[in-house]
Amino acid sequence: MATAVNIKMEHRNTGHRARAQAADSGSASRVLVLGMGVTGVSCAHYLALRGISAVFADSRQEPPGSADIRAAMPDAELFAGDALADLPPGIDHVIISPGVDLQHPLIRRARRQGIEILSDIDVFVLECNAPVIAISGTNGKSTVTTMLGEMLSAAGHSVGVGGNLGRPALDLLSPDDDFYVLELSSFQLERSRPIRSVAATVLNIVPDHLDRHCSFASYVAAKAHIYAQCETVILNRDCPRLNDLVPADKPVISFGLDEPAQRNFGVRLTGDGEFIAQGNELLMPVDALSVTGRHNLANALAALALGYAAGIEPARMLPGLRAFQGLAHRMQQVLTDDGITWIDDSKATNVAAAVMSIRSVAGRLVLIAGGDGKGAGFEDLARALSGRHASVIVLGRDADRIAAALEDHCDITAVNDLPEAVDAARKLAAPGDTVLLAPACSSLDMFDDFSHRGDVFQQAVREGSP
Ligand code: UMA
Ligand code: ADP
Repeated sequence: MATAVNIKMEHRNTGHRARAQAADSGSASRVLVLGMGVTGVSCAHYLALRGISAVFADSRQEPPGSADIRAAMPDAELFAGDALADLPPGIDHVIISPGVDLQHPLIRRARRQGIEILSDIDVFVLECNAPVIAISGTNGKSTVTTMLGEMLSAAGHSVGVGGNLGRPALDLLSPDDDFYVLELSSFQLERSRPIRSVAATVLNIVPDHLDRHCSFASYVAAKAHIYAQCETVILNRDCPRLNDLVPADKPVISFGLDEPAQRNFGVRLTGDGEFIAQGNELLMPVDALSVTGRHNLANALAALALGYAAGIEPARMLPGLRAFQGLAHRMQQVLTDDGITWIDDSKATNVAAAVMSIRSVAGRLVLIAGGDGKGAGFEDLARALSGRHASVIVLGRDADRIAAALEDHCDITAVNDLPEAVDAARKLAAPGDTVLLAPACSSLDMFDDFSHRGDVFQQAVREGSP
């Protein structure tokens, strides 16, 4: 006979605790999972393994994960569109995916009925038995998460790397891991209980996702949540806005592009050039990094600080840091043709990231920008382009708003799609120029996601070259 399994909530003085447990008695748990994307699928794997019965719902007519959920849990009930009007009977927990609106009527109803509401991150944290390193921020999360994962692996540790990065947290759970390195979005943080971590950072913070968070203050508050139960805060000295987020009682290790004091991380200029340093100790030359740009130097310092706070000697992390080549669609050089360099920074999904990319390109620039601006203004983009020799090609939902913000600073060409943008760039660019896809917008108005946008760009660039 199958064992009944319950998610049981235990109240401890550290806060709420829930854990899937084999129950001796009969009353089996029944879970409602909201969202049938990759998080929903990871919940199905998790619940199936523990024999917990579940109902899944998603407001999309054809939720992308439904086939995988059916395969993992053939007996589960699935509701797409508005098919699930009320809470199914017997539900004692709701697990909500990051894309689900917290004002969803079923969440409100569950709250009123006193039903436990959890995120997938809550379930992960309660199940995992290895130290968690938690990473958030507006830009650089995926780079730092992957970089640190590779640094710890190269140092001989078994590491689970995922979260908002793509591999959902629940899929990482393994008894063999020494560490988990988790990228956490503001959506995941705002719907999770305090996350126990050995080290946590908000890498930087500028307005983003203002369409989902009603104000910058609520976006900042969601990010600050990452520090509530961390052992050590990793603080960016170059982003003063972050100081207010740090709880007074937490130890802090900082990183920044200036000279570091004591055990903090930074950069020291010597007769032999710039070095990555901890306090007075020189760790490695900056130009030994495989990734380029000052933002990636900051990312490397953050990764070292996080690993150090988790108990790893910096020297052991350096081989992995040197070897790290960067991620696809982040300042990825596609090719150089006729003296024109084509760069794919499709992951520059907000203005601050695009500004960073523009600053790391020297010389004349043809910028391809546009998509869904998520409610942000484009004034900083105008400032970054002012005084530069730049042409801008705009597309997507917010093309007109970008054109209006930039028209006093550079010439603008409007196009309908990305292949057309590549054609226009080919006509505008001269030998020595860089064509940079740094959209400053999300891709969802025209593409599946940023990697789809980057792939379409790269294909158009390669097809047009001999
Ligand atoms: N949706 C509905 N109705 C529903 C449920 C979802 O319309 O009932 C929509 C959401 O509004 C969203 C989309 O479907 O636009 C996906 O939502 P989801 O919760 O099913 O998402 P998952 O597929 O589970 O992916 C999520 C993260 N997505 C979001 O936060 C929107 C993924 O981050 C993450 O990789 C994955 O969990 C694993 O942890 C993506 C992302 O864009 C890459 N994140 C944002 C970012 O990085 O800026 C925060
Ligand atoms: P995230 O996961 O936070 O979106 P990524 O590592 O994928 O971050 O990088 C996204 C984009 O942000 C990159 O393409 C680059 O333009 C920019 N970026 C990366 N690191 C930083 C940083 N430390 N500060 C500012 N911008 C950055």
